[in-house]
Amino acid sequence: MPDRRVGTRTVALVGPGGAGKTSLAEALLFAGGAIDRQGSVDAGTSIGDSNPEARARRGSTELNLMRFEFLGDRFAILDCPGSVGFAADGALGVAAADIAIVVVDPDPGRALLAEPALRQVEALGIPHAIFVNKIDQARGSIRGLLEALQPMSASPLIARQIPIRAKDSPDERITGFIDLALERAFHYRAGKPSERTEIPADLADREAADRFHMLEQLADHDDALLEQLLMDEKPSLPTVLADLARETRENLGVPVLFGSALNGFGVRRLMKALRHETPPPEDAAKRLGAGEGCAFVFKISHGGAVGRLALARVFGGTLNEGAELKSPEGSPVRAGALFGAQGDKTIKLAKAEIGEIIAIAKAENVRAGEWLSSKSAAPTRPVVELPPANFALAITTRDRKDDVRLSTALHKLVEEDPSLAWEQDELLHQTRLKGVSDEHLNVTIAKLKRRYGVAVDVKSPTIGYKESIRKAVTQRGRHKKQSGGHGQFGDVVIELKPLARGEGFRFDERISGGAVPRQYFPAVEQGVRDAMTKGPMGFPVVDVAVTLIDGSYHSVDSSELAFRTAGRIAMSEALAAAAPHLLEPVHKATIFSPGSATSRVTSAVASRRGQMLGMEPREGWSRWDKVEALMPESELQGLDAELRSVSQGLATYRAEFDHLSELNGKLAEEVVQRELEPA
Ligand SMILES: Nc1nc2c(ncn2[C@@H]2O[C@H](COP(=O)(O)OP(=O)(O)OP(=O)(O)O)[C@@H](O)[C@H]2O)c(=O)[nH]1
Ligand SMILES: [Mg+2]
Repeated sequence: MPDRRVGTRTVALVGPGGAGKTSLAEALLFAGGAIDRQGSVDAGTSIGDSNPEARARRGSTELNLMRFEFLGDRFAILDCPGSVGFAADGALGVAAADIAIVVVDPDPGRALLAEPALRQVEALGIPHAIFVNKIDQARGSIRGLLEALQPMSASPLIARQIPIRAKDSPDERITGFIDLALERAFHYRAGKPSERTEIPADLADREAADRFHMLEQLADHDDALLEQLLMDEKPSLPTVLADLARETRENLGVPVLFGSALNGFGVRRLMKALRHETPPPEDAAKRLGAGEGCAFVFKISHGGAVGRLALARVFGGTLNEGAELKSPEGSPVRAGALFGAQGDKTIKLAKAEIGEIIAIAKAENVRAGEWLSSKSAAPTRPVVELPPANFALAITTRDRKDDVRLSTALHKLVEEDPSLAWEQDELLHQTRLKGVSDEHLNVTIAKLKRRYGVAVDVKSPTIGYKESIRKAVTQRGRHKKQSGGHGQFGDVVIELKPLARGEGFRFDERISGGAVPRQYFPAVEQGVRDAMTKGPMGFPVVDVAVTLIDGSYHSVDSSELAFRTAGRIAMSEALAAAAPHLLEPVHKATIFSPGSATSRVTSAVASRRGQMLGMEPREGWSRWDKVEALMPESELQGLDAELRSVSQGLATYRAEFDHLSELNGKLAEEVVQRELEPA
């Protein structure tokens, strides 16, 4: 191999929540000598998860960025939050990584938790390996786990190690491993490199058979190796290692390693694999279509002392402090000071080479997911799918004086978090916060308080109930007031009729003989609309037609205001007399669920007045279903949490408004009562 300096390579740690990604990052930093003692997530001493929200929930709420060196090779770690609610924060960073390690639990029953991560890295074309963590707790067989995982992986899984188990313990604890490429046995030692030992005699046959299986897998993409195997020749170690590296780099196979982050078992073995098998940054640049002088911004951060930072990975050439770059719209961006990051600490850099992950200060007009480029046109990849933001909360500042602070803070939080959105509902004086899950929004609200000192009251957002009518009604409305000089006089007769669903509102007139002067028509319409903002049940009125058919006026006392008032009086009374009824918004929901949870998902749908539209296997996923149903908006509240609780946290849904549907009986009465009662 030519002696070529490889730039800093990026390893993304992905996989289900609680699998041990942050712990593994800590173990890698410790084994690489970046820290003197290994911290722990449980004790709140890890380098990652340093923000108070992550510490409190003992799980990542944000992407953790770290770096370590191993035998002269430099690595950056992107430790991604595993829970669906926070996964968006890692998604863009993963897209720019050189390799992903899918961290999984050893229990085959929990194997399906790995599927979202596998789909994510496969969709992005990122070379990846699987690390089976918590091997200190493993009870089932590794072989069984691989069988459970294989259907979820597009490429064959390649077992690189086999376990050595304690003979004297009843639970057959795993105490070491045989490396099938090196044909060597290792005994785990807590917090230290494993000790090399003899291959136990009773495992010799298993070792030979499993190694042969591994070589056969490699031979699928290496004709020379296939020939050697057919001739019963023993391939050389460099051939085996080179093939293993190529399998990973070219996404032909997925190596599987195991160990324990907490105990440091198998961590150096993993580091060696990373060293040999992680492609150089140039491969990722090619995958993303990045040319000279490009940097991919994968996160915006407002947290630290330096203000707004754009976290970016450099592709193609060297990036210097103060460099002139362009944003996607072509506007100039001057790279301010460059920083390297380690947990929550930053180091100042004068320049950054290809592969380096940097924080760029003052790159004001660039957003997460965008490219900065000096010469070439910006690439159009990656295309990253973010989790749907269909959980909403209505928030109001506790202190009205904080309103401006609230919008400034939300602006920053939304920049940092691509799965967060907010909108102002002027009519209801509400700020509606939209995110992925209740947990996601609770953490966002905690950040609002901690970082920006804005305390808010939270409630479920108002459901978009409407009302309409069943009967046609003709109604007079008269407004007359005599107070000193000028009086007020307006008098109208309107005809109110129901319209078909979705037709909205129509206003016209059939006035003859100037009973109501033309110039007052708009005022009458305005009065009618005033009455419609809150119908007799307390909700906006839709799907009605109003015709102004008669009235009278006074040459001195009539005015626009008087006719507006008359219109409102007529309409209010007409609505009350027209057999009003409630309409509730119904959404079309698409739920993705692991097959094992689908029946529980459909009963959750049924118990929430859902109407099933269909169910089919989820395209491109191994054992997942797609369930479609019509569901009342009010019943979507808490659906997210219920879906997660019946599916080990995996099921997700998207919903969008479909139609308004009549709601009668007891349910309607309850809604109206809630609305009319003072809060
Ligand atoms: N027994 C055992 N426990 C472990 C091991 N690695 C991690 N854990 C524990 O597993 C739990 C979750 O670990 P984390 O590192 O926070 O998991 P994570 O994958 O980062 O989780 P998220 O950030 O929520 O996605 C913690 O209680 C760890 O102490 C291990 O090797 N063995
Ligand atoms: Mg974590």
